[in-house]
Amino acid sequence: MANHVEHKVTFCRICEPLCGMIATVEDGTLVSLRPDREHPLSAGFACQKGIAFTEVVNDPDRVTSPLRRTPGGFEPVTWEEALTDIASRLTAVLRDHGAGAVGWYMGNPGAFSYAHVLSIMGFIKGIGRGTHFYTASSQDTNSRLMASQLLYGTPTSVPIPDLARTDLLVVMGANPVVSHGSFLTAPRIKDRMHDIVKRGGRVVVIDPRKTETAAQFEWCGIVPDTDALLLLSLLQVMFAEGLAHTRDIAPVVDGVDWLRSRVAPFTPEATAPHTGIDPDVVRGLARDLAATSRSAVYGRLGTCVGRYGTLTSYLIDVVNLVAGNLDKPGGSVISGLGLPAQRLVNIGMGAVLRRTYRRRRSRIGGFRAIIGSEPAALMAKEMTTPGQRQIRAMFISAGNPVLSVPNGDELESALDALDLSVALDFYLTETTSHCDYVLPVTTMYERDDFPLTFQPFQATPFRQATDAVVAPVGQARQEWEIVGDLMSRMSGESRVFGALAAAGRALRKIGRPFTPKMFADGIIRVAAGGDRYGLRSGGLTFDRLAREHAHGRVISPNLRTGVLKEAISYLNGRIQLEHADIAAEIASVSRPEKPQAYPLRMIGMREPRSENSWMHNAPLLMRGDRGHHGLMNADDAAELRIDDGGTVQISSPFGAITVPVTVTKDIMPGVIAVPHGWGHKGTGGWQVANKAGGTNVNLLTSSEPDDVESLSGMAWLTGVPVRVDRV
Ligand SMILES: Nc1nc2c(c(=O)[nH]1)N[C@H]1C(S)=C(S)[C@@H](COP(=O)(O)OP(=O)(O)OC[C@H]3O[C@@H](n4cnc5c(=O)[nH]c(N)nc54)[C@H](O)[C@@H]3O)O[C@H]1N2
Ligand SMILES: Nc1nc2c(c(=O)[nH]1)N[C@H]1C(S)=C(S)[C@@H](COP(=O)(O)OP(=O)(O)OC[C@H]3O[C@@H](n4cnc5c(=O)[nH]c(N)nc54)[C@H](O)[C@@H]3O)O[C@H]1N2
Ligand code: SF4
Ligand SMILES: [Mo]
Repeated sequence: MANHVEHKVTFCRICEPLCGMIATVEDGTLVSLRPDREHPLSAGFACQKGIAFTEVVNDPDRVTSPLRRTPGGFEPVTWEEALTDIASRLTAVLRDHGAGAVGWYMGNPGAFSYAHVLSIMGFIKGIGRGTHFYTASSQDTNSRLMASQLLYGTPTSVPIPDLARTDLLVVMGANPVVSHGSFLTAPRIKDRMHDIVKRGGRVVVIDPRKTETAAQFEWCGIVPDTDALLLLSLLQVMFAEGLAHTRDIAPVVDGVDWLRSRVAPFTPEATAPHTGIDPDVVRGLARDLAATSRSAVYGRLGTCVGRYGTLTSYLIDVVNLVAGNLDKPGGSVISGLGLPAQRLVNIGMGAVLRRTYRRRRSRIGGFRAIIGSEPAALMAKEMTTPGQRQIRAMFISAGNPVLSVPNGDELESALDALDLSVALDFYLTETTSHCDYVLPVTTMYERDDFPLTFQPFQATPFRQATDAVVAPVGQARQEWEIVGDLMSRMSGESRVFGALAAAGRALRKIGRPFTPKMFADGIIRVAAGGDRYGLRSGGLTFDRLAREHAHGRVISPNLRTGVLKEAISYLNGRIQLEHADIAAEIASVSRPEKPQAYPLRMIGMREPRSENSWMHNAPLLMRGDRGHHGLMNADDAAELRIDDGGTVQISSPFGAITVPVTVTKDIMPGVIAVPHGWGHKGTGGWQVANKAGGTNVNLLTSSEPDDVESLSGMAWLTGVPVRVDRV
């Protein structure tokens, strides 16, 4: 019998460009993925990870039935057995200890599924007040979000560089050639950056390492964790030399005089000894930024995960503002979704989120809740420290915090001591293998999708939706189905669960399924390009996008500018520069310390064939006996008598690891780069990854409250003081 072969148009959801893909499906099985040439933006580009994803979907190590942990290892159980037991144990925890005994950690891939995010929000709300909610964002974006909350009144207003029109792009702490862009959805981002140079512009990369991006453009080295000082100097120069666009920005901002007096001491000469950047270079950059009408400073992970992430992100926006480049074509832009009444939405949302921030504090360390989430660095201590709100039941979906969060060892043993731990994942990992249950989930190609999270960050406004391209493998289920099932089993325990269950029954009676898709569809319909529920003929809906515009649709060629007011949540509609918290951070950043025993600084490093911890089991990506290695400066290595390829011990005040290092000139002296997401171990689970092994760099980072960034609860992952010794 002839095989039935189909080529289905869809898109990749491993990282943020969301490249268009064609999935070849043979008799219901995914057999290959290739880049979609008809995608208007990715236009035939996909990276190695995207292509290799067939190996993830069909991975022989994949978990495809619910697993229960027993003293002798994991055993398969039915969904009914698993969910009945989980619901009854969770009910017991709730009755005995209350909602504060329950926690949920959602990892990075969760953000790529609207249904996953929405269902967890319902679950957390329903469990009740005091629940602990964590995401990968406290290792990634919360400082950026906090800066937005201070400046614009809402963490949801995040500016992005207008790549298509800028003439000067300053990239700080990002490596888009490898990461493909973050907080910035721009397929073929490398080409887009080369376009800037082709039209006579410049791309300047400020990074302690001459990265793959820096090597293709202009590199300016910087000492890790000193970006705030550089940015303060840029502002000092702009004010001192009369370059600041104070008159233009006066109508939209409060606190310019306050800012001017705060930055005054930070001359380029004063900060150069800390940043390692020549004062002339700083002056030149300040003049260029202020004089080029289309210029933008863009910061990402490297500027978010130091000790001053909120201050640094705040200063990036303030530099863009003072240089006259915020909300301007080719500048840094908060374009929004083009919702009707966008300003009212932001006023409402900002007010709620600011209130949560003021009121809710973590039990350990007293950190305030940014976008409703607590610092994941403190998750283990929340599990092990006795008292009210001690976590006893933990859910982990799409995350591998044992490798991704500071001090993985502490978390591993904390997980083992819980009353209940449940993972929603398709691999047995360093984290999920410590859980009582592992519930098998679908991969992205086994679910419909619309990338809700990333809509505001698109360099070209664009919409794409997809149906599932294959049926769930084995007994896999989508996260929202699992969460929905649990909620309905527990509808007697929570008014929210009860109400959701009742709404579901009512909708089913009139023949409409009650799913998160209703919500995603609603956003598509009311946002720019949408059908506004029939008011705009030919407008988009979820199904129309997925079926009639399968390759996706560009909504407009350019980002919206001149719309800053919409993005501001403060009632007076103005950016607020003056904050006591920022003043305190500026005071603290001007007193840098250098622990003598740890003379070097450790930074992170992303690799083209890794995605955090979770793609090391795809043989295509592990070709050539790939392993874990750090990168250190050749002069430092010579001084310590370390050879290229030699193994070193890296120690920080918080732990020690051993890892082989490659020696290079392409990194600042005094800096060592070590990729995260390695340190695979264990008996069952992902065999290819386990064989590659490596070591967990987050054994060198700190889970002490004193080392968590005070405003946003960010983990401290870059600029960590270390010493390096030859082994
Ligand atoms: N191939 C691949 N792509 C990925 C991922 C992956 O693991 N692999 N992960 C995805 C995820 S989850 C994210 S969040 C994004 C991240 O996207 P990016 O932020 O673009 O990626 P990183 O490689 O983390 O870039 C951070 C850069 O900051 C530099 N840096 C470190 N410390 C400092 C500092 O103090 N100051 C300055 N100026 N620079 C510093 C580092 O050298 C590095 O080049 O990438 C996504 N894409
Ligand atoms: N030292 C250091 N630490 C870091 C970083 C760093 O640069 N340096 N980067 C930080 C950043 S930016 C991030 S985002 C975090 C990432 O941290 P995490 O999100 O905690 O970890 P990942 O390695 O992304 O693991 C993702 C897990 O989700 C599973 N998964 C994949 N797709 C799906 C899905 O569709 N559904 C479900 N349910 N599961 C799925 C995978 O099998 C894997 O187990 O790491 C952070 N930690
Ligand atoms: S760049 Fe990211 S979205 Fe594009 S194919 Fe690679 S992994 Fe997928
Ligand atoms: Mo991330």
